[in-house]
Amino acid sequence: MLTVFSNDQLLHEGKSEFHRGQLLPCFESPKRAELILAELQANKSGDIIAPDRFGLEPVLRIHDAAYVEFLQTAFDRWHTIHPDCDALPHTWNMRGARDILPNNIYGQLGYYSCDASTPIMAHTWQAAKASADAAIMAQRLVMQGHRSAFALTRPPGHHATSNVYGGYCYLNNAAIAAQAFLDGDAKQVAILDIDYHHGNGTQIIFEDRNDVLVVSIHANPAEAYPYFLGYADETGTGAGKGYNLNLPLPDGTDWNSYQGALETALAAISRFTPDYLVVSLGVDTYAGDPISSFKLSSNDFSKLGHHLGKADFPTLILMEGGYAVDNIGCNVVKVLTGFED
Ligand code: Q9C
Ligand code: ZN
Repeated sequence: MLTVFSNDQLLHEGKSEFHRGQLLPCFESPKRAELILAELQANKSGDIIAPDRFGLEPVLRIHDAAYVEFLQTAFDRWHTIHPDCDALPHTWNMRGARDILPNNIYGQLGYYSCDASTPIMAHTWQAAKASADAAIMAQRLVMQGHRSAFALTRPPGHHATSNVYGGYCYLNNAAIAAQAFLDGDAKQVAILDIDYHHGNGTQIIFEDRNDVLVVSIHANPAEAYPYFLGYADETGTGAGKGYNLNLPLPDGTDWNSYQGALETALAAISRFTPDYLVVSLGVDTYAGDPISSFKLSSNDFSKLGHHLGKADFPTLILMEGGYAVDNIGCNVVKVLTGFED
């Protein structure tokens, strides 16, 4: 399978994230992409090409202009006050307060974010934009007739909404790509999110729409990040009622229980008859993942890929999470080769 990746995506390299009471080295590191690339090359998985630059138009179909401008300028504003560290928020809005944009940089970091795990450094915007460009390039290839393509999107995207970043995500690559299909020749697009964490950003972006079916298999949010969305009773709102399906699974889930949820998800997608499928692939469902609790083995990722391929839609696979760096490349390659087998 063809892979799309830009070296600019390596430029985002946060120093630390706030994790369980401590500032720890960022789990979401450029190393992740380097290891995946190395394994794709070692397995002759297919050509790796750089994306074109698509400008802001496809990004602004999903994200608010003021949010994009904030992402473009936040580091410089922060850097004049704090030349030695990345920008991290420490104060957020509260229920009952006003939805108001303050002027102050600390206030704006809180306004536009949902956690303190997602630093903004000098090259964050450039890398996030390059990641979105990789998604759009792969989307174009699938729309032009490739049966599938892989966008090695890092930084990831599925926790970002139209105007909130968090969970290591700044631009919602899957949402941008789904919208690009609809702005092309598609009437309906399905997104299948199989990252360990619920894709709260993707759900919020599309929950009131019936042209994008969002299906997500993830850890029970009562016990796992992002905590405040991803429950089974969230089925869509307004015109989007019936077009959101959450399949939360308990801690310790292994392939035996995962497979049933995957079949349920793919059956719902087949009933929807999408023109294209976008897969938000996280390999943080792996047993060795440092921040997750599912128990998939490396071989299970081949089976997972095979199920995705059997569903037989023109498919864009893009990268979300997965932090067990020793096996991340192998696990991703198994999904992609499983898809083609
Ligand atoms: N400081 C993705 O897999 N952090 N994001 C949990 C750690 C957020 C994961 C607490 C995890 C986000 C794309
Ligand atoms: Zn994740």
